Amino acid sequence: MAQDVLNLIGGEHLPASSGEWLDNFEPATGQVYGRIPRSGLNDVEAAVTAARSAFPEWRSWSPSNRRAVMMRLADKIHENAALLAESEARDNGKPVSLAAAVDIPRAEDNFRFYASAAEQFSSESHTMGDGTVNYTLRKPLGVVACISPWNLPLYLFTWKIAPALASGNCIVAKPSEITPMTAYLLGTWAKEVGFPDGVINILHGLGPEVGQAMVEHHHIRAISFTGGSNTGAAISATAGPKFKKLSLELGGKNATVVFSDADFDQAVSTAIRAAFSNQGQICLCGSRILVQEDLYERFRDAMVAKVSKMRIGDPMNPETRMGAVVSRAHRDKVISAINIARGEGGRILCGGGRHQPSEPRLKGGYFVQPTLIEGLDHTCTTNREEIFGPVATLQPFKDEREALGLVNSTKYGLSASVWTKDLQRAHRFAAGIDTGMVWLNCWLVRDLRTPFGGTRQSGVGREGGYNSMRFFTEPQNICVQL
Ligand code: TXE
Repeated sequence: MAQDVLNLIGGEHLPASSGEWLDNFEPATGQVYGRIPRSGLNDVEAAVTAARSAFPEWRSWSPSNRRAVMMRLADKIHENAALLAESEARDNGKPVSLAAAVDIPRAEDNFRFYASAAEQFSSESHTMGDGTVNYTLRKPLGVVACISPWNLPLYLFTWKIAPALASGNCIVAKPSEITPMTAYLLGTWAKEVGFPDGVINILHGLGPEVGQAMVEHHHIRAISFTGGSNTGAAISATAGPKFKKLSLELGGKNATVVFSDADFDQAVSTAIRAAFSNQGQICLCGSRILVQEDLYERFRDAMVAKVSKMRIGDPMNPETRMGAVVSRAHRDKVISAINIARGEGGRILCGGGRHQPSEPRLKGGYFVQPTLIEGLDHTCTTNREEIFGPVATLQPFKDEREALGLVNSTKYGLSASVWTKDLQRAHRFAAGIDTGMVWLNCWLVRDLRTPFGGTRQSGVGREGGYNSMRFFTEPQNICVQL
């Protein structure tokens, strides 16, 4: 059954003004299962107009009223968790078990967390000796754009729109054209829970068309973007000269570093989870596994034994732990990266190609075998460029110095996961890493209050906690002499 999605503009669900549509594919089958509006300039104009006319009312709402309506949307996510998890699995190819355990609960948490932040966010005052007082207002910006990617569709969509709304902005948001479904569903509940029309506007369509028009629009004051580094660079080039606020969460080529004193079993299982969760399509995935040389062979063999047994299957089956990658183009990109690794002299330890499930339903699906590669140094393309699929490399290192050099050898600086029982070394090593986030003896443990983001080509700015509230507000200092 075809499932079309529609734009949300000024409280109305609408097709693109051009009347054009794009196909939406189910990655597990390779079949079209619905259509999305191919929006453009006119749709952006209509959404911005709706957002601008809603802004005076929305900014005047008390923090507790904003909190209440956001909590009601979180309740809706909770009540519809099973529908959302199934929709995410169908749209993205990820296992429904993962969507149900991670993506959808986190989307609900994002809304609850920032609903509370609406009430708890505060600004500062500074008194001077002579009785002069400075107080700083934190004003919402007006209309802001939130542009999110396909890997964690509702999770990252809500991570952006919730703080934007909590701080009093009206939004024009665009989910990835590859995974539009859950953002669409969320929008269908906005009016019912009490958002005034025009506060939440959601547009669907292609990045270079509708996304670009959003970034260019004169009345859009800030852009919060998560996606590839090249897209981030294109958005910066457009938004920079227009002096828009920008928050960019981009790619990563993260290292998992295992010293020989690490807890072996935990390090093996977490390194596997870090490399292959969500088919390796998380910006925080550890795609370079660095192991101290005296442990290297044992660690490698243990990983290969477990990864070779990973079962790939139908994302809609609750037992499946590894599903399809997101699109045909992305599958081809991942397979080509594996072939580049071969060409560079990499030894494929397991996987190394497409996977063909036996079920007829999955015949045209985009499945890739979980792949481990060794024998490549840090200068080769495989260890420098983000692959963003179920592919990881293993490299031995001699000592702390060499490991640190390897960790910091890429243009990215998002995250790292370090495994050792030596506390002093752990802290010393973590401080030397040039990434925005480091996990010691764990991976992807998240406290939503902490700064989230990367250095260098992994992005600009930090999200999370008050970082996002500050991003979506403009400080204005008022100095009064009493
Ligand atoms: O993402 P894009 P793609 C990486 C990963 C992947 C590569 C490309 O390596 O292979 O990026 O993926 C919108 N103006 N990551 O092409 O293009 C687009 O519509 C405004 C890492 O799918 O970056 C979508 O909504 N918007 C990553 C969003 O940007 C534009 C997650 C992301 O798409 C635009 C995803 C434009 N000119 C991919 N062009 C992570 N860091 O988590 C595109 N968009």
